[in-house]
Amino acid sequence: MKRIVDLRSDTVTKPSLEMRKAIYDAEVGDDVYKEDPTANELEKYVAELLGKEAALFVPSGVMGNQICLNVLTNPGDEVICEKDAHIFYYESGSPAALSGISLFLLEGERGIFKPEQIKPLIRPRDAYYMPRTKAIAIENTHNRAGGTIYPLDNIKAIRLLAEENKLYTHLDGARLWNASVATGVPPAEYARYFDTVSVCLSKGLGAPIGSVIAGSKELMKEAFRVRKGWGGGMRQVGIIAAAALYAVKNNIDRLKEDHEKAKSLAEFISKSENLTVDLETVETNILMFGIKNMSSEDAISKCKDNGILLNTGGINTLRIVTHMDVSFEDIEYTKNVFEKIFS
Ligand code: TLP
Repeated sequence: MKRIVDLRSDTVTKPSLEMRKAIYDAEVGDDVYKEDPTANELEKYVAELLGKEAALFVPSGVMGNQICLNVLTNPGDEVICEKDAHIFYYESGSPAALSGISLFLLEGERGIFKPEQIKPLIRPRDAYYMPRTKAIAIENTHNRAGGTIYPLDNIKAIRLLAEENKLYTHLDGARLWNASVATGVPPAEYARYFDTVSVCLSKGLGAPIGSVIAGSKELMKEAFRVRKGWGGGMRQVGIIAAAALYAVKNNIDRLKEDHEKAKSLAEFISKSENLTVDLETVETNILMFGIKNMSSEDAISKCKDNGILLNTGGINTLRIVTHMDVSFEDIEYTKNVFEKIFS
């Protein structure tokens, strides 16, 4: 059988046998009545892991982020975020479509912005003719910047600025686990500087479906209402919550292997004459690289012919995401194919 190395995203993982057993054994109930014991356990477990009062299971990262933005804002408000943030770039215009809010974009360095950059963007309180600044959103790790990690000091300074200006903070922590494993900073320490946090179980942690949002009891009560209104009431959701619970209990520590795989490929790429990579951005499991001797489309198609699946990561940029369904052997195979195609 032809080898397929799927490096398009860490979302492509398939549930392991153990995870499928957890799904099989799941106790379920109607979650719209809050009677699903497995979903309740998952929410409690993740709330504790993030040091928050309450949490809510949602079908996807996009829904998680958008519910959080919705509960923090009113129509006409504005949220400050980075220009390549997932909430802006890849969420189908939902801040405007679902919550009637605008995003004020600023440019970070490798996706990371500093409080000094935010300050001038905060609208004066009495400027009735302007949008009302309501929240600051950050992404950790930052996807389009190549899985970069927000330094904790920076996060603390952003939180301070938010408090001084009575703004909320939201964390898109789809890959917060990766940041935490790479730095040793516990998820709760990152999360404590945010009013709402969204984390994904269906990326590096390997669950087939699901994200969890967390925050105060009051905000999560409102989030529960919004989730229902947006069609996200999921009934016997323990079937998938069991996989998510398995993922979060068993698959966090192993993320360091995914980081090693990305680093190993990045080092190989950095030595290749026709490929370019900023090694400093390769801190976790995402790797963005450029090609000098062909278009991204040609490169993707040539790699595909050799069983290697890649995604674009922006203009003239390709993206590799490592995960648990890609072995170290697959990484060596990928290097051999790259050698053949790009040199
Ligand atoms: N990211 C996907 C694509 O949408 C780009 C990927 O393959 O990386 N926040 C961040 C930072 C994300 O990277 C993603 C997914 C989401 C939110 C949304 O999660 P889902 O896909 O579960 O809605």
